Amino acid sequence: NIGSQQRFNQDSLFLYVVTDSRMNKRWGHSIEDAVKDAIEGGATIVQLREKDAESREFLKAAKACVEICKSSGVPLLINDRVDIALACNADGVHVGQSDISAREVRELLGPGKIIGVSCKTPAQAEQAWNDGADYIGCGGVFPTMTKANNPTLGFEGLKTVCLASKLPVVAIGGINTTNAGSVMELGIPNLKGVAVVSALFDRECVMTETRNLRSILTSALCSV
Ligand code: TZP
Ligand code: MG
Repeated sequence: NIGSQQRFNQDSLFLYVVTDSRMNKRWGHSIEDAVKDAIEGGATIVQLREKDAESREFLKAAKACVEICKSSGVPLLINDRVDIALACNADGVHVGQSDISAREVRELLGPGKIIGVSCKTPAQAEQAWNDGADYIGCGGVFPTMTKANNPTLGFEGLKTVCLASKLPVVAIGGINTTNAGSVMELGIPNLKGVAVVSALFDRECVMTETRNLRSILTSALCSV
């Protein structure tokens, strides 16, 4: 059984999927099925982000997703909840600016795990590096209904944070099949991929949407 850091490299950020089971429910999908379909469609990393799940239900789904992800070699991260990550032996944790710091998460998880931090500014990116994070998420790039994001960064804000970051970056916020190509075509060296929620999970066919997005990203990368 290979470790979390073996499963994770900069290519892991290419098509980063973030769950929201409120969306899955609208389509009659369980988190597990949505995650399976996203991986089948080409997701390279999965983050479970369940903002209003009850802990016991969340842990149960997380344990099932850990098995699904391990068998496909895709890393699984947990948003915010270090306790859930420890209890299900996830590959890592993603934290925001008001959560406990990456440094503290590292102390709790140990050295082999993957830690990501949401950053909107160069100073936050610098802090994430100093705290020993593995990557940063940068956004919201575009307006989105999934999370209140005022103001959005746009391409200029995204570029500014990427240039300041010593860590690989994944862009997030309002990214979909229509605009993902233009994000990759920015050609920013440490911008390694896009993270998406509604473009894949607020859809009837998660697998097809993921496949489409993956092929758009691949074409955009080839054209840079
Ligand atoms: N962080 C910044 S924007 C965002 C998060 C979690 C939501 C992204 O969701 P969507 O549906 O891909 O716009
Ligand atoms: Mg958070």
